[in-house]
Amino acid sequence: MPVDATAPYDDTNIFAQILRGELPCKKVYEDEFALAFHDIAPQAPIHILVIPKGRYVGWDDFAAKAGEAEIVGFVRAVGHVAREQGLPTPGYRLLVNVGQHGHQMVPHLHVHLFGGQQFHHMLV
Ligand code: IU
Repeated sequence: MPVDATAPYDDTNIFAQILRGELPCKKVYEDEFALAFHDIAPQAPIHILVIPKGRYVGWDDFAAKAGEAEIVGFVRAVGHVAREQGLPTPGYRLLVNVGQHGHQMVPHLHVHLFGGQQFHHMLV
């Protein structure tokens, strides 16, 4: 079942457990504001999830409640990972699923970074 992105943050969610080091991940980058790791079920040759370290269910509470340093730090981390993976040329795709209609399955904000192939139309 997709999550309700307006629900209170659930500290038992799987990405919270990864952030606390209780579950492993294939880490590609970490800094003060963000953790990036390979998606467990990749849908492209490169499929990385970038998550903020703060307790945000979805894009909306992140945008509304995160401090400016957190927002800047998180956005920069996404860009850093893309560059580290050699993606800006020839390009890549970012995706954030939000709530039920967005088919968000994990209630901790995550940006999907897809690369390593030619994409065409938007995903449906
Ligand atoms: P979504 O945007 O919430 O639908 O994406 C969740 C992603 O998290 C999805 O691509 C899963 O393969 C991925 N994932 C993961 O990498 N590790 C996990 O333990 C679980 C999900 I659960």
